[in-house]
Amino acid sequence: MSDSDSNSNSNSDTETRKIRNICILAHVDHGKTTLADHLIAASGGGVIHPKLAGRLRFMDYLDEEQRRAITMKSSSIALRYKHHSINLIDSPGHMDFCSEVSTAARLSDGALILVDAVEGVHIQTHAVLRQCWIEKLSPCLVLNKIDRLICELRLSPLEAYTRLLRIVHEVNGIVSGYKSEKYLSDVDSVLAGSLGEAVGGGGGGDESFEFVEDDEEDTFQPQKGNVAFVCALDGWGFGIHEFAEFYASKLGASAAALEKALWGPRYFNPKTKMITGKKGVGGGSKARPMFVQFVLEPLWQVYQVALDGEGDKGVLEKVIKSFNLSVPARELQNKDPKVVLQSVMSRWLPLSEAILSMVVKCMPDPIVAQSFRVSRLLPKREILNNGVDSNVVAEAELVRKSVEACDTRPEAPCVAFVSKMFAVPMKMLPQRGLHGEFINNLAESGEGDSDECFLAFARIFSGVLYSGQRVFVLSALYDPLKGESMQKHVQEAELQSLYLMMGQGLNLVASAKAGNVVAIRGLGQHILKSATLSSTRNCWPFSSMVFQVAPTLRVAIEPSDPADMGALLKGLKLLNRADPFVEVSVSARGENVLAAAGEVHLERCKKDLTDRFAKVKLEFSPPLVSFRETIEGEVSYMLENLKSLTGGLDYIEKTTPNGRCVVRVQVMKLPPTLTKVLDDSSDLLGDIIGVKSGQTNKGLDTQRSSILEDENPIEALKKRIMDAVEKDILLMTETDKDRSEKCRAKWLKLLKKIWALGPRQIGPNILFTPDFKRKGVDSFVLIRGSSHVSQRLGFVDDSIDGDKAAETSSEVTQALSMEAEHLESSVVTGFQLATAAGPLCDEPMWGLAFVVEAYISPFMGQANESETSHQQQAEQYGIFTGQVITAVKDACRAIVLQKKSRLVEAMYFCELNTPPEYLGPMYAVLGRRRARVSKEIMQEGSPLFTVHAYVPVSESIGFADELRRWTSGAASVLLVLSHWEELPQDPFFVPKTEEEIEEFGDGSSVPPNTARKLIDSVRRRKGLPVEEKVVQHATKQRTLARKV
Ligand SMILES: Nc1nc2c(ncn2[C@@H]2O[C@H](COP(=O)(O)OP(=O)(O)OP(=O)(O)O)[C@@H](O)[C@H]2O)c(=O)[nH]1
Ligand SMILES: [Mg+2]
Repeated sequence: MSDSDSNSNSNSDTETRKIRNICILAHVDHGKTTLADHLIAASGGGVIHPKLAGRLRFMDYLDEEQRRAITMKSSSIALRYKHHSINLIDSPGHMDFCSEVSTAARLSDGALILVDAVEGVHIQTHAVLRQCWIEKLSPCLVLNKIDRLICELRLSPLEAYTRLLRIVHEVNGIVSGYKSEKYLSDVDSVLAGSLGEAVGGGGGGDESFEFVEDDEEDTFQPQKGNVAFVCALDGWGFGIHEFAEFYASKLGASAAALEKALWGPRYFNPKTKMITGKKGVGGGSKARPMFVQFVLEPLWQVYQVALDGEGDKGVLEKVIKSFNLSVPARELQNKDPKVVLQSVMSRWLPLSEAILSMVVKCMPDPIVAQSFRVSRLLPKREILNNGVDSNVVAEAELVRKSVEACDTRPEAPCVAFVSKMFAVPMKMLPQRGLHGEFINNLAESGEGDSDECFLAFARIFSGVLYSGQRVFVLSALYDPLKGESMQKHVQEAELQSLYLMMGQGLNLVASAKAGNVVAIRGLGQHILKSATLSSTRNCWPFSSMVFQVAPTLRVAIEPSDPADMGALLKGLKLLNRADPFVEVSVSARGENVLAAAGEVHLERCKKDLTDRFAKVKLEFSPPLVSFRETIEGEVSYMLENLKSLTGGLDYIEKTTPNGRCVVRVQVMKLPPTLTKVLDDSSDLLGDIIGVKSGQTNKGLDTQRSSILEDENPIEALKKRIMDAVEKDILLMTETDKDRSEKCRAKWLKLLKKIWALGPRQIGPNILFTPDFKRKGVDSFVLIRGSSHVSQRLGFVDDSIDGDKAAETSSEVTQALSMEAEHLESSVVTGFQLATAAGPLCDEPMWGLAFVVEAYISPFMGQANESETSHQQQAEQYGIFTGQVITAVKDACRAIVLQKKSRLVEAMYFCELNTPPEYLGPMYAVLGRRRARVSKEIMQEGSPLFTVHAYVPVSESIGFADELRRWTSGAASVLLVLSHWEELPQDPFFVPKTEEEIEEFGDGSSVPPNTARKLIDSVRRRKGLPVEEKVVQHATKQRTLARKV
């Protein structure tokens, strides 16, 4: 890769044309690492002996990966194949590590999508196809584990063909869904029940596909050469191409014609030696497609002979002879039939040859790839402002052009993207320099005495990087047009060394050109998770990567010995940098909280933290599960709710201690659809309303934004809100036109009155401004608020607010009105505090709307007297705002409690796979965990059942382990965070009413229900008072526990 002499442009172009950057993506356990092993054994320069390929799992070099036999991070290796250099990135399939898929996809141009031929398309297959689509990668499909169709399922070749056909169709269906932007989210599409039904799910028989012609639009077509059929374990694989060439001479047809005919409903008529449709062959049902006859049947024969000893023993020899294979006699005489089979098959249809030739043929080189990926990587910016420096714009455009062209000249602007930082132990770094000299791998300044060194996983998109170079490190928020104010988003750094990655091994290189993937040392201090590197300041940062899930599983950590606090903090800092997906924060109560994507991820983080980064003994809390609080209410009551909100009497009143302010609060439940819209758009709402979401320790560019970014986000959000409301109106009024009209009018009025959202100003709870038609008593003045959020969202024009200063009478009321205006922020703060911590267990509220009417009266008694009273007033003013805040907060919490508060819990969507004999135990486990099963499907032609269910997050701890234990490891489960769901139980059900308490005593003989148990556990964790059984007179304590 050193570029000492290749200065001529064309020379370097041909070099670049021989590069392929690819990644392997698939659902967990579909065989990615096994496949990578074979590719490395064949082309990795001898780092794996071919005999070990498939068993070594070279890319899983972490201890934890080997122990659990799953991949946990993406890592890269440079391969050489027929003068091509191929950078291969193996990625994890487990949902917990899906952020690593994003980082792998960003650096690659092509993706091998693996699908297990027995298990078929799974939830993570959807996810990786989507990732591939978002990042504009060119995909190839690899159908793995073909051997299982023969040996495990014992399918006939025809059945196997049907199955393969179906998988190809299904995958194509998913991709075409993305193409037409039908599916906004893969998970949504699964939730909507399209999994397994994407293509012809109903039919199933081999005939049902006979009529489905391969559509020209289909992404994956074996005829086009972008589908391979492989068995990674035994090291063989093929595309249609391999067989077409072989049969061309035998059948006397051209290889090209055969290539077209070897997939799909094409039949060979031995009499006429013609390729025909089904009708043309005759022979009734016996006829089989050419793929079955010429490809699968020979394979099946070889397997059957080798493994079962059935059939013609001469088959193996025949294969060896006709394909001219040189299999050593020693291997053929091996007693173990598997070894014989493997040595024949891997010579007949070598796996690496099939895959790598497909990669070289079907995947683009960096020059081609970057020209169409640039629109995703560096989207064109609309420059609206005329006052910008045109030189900067011109240079930024030049940089973009260089990226588009993958300019490899040394004088081209140098641009690279770092998709993640990873830690390697210092001793793993090469000890010798480029010329064989010993190098001193001392920690870079600021790394301290750490034994870990941070490397950047990067791809060069333009120009040449060399060690010692100075570059600008741009964060995702950088804007070259904003000059000075952007200082904090740009830093200068020196690249210490560049390495070519060989899995765990690192090869030092002096320089690397555009189109290559490298590891860079020297950026540890400058980059937290990801960044753009550039030789000029005048460059836009690359667009952020899209992550599929957010880290949700949180635990609190403290050192066993308090003296080790420093070590823990340092360890957390290192871990936060080493793992792109960890979130480290300090909770409101001062605990150090670690958030991971799931249990497996959390386990690894704990281990890394204890053994590598902090190196002290640590205590981990049980997972901190989040809840929400809401009130009871059905959608159909919404109209009544609306009524009560706009003038009902169903309120709670509180007065401030000094008696000057009376607060009346009403509450209603928002329609679930609206709540969801508000909840989902919190990032956008933050932008619109003008607040930062406050989670500063989120990686700078880990915003989980949708790819389909709308032209005008405000309009889009407004429309989503309207749609949500409309949906609710339809739901409740159905056919009654009059009612729905009335209802709509009411909603429109309400939407004009949004004062604030909460908690943190962006949550799914609304504060409406009060109606000021009802004048307060006597001299009381209403704190009106302003429909601030409605204005920002475009539900009202700014001008409408005009009639505010209309009625001013006496001097006193004028002064009061002024004061009332000042107190507006106190009301909002009270609302924010209340929605941040509900009455049940101090968890945030969810989907509620409040109307707060706060009236203030003049300072009693001395309204128009001497100076001192004014002073007193002023003195009290500071305290008074506090009183209002507390009154509003308490009233909001009290009304929620009064209106039958309910607990809301987070739900996982889970996909389970199990053989039928373990269905029973699996359901038992599900039952114990309060799961709700939504669907059970028998996978066509496979012995597996797929079950979809929802499991509360609070019940998911240890779920996978328990399931494994009860089903002897046969069942597997994947969890994805799905939605919030209200627990219908009344946490205070025991006993029902006050009268009942009197009648039945304290009710302590009735066990608390689930909601109550959950609330108590949260309260206990937070140190809030909990009503325990030990207490004799629980009724007295109950009022305390409710925290009114
Ligand atoms: N029968 C059979 N088993 C295979 C084949 N390929 C892989 N396996 C097995 O499938 C299991 C998973 O293989 P891996 O290569 O670790 O799968 P992976 O996709 O890398 O898994 P993650 O990285 O954890 O997502 C291993 O036990 C392999 O031996 C195959 O072609 N046939
Ligand atoms: Mg793997």
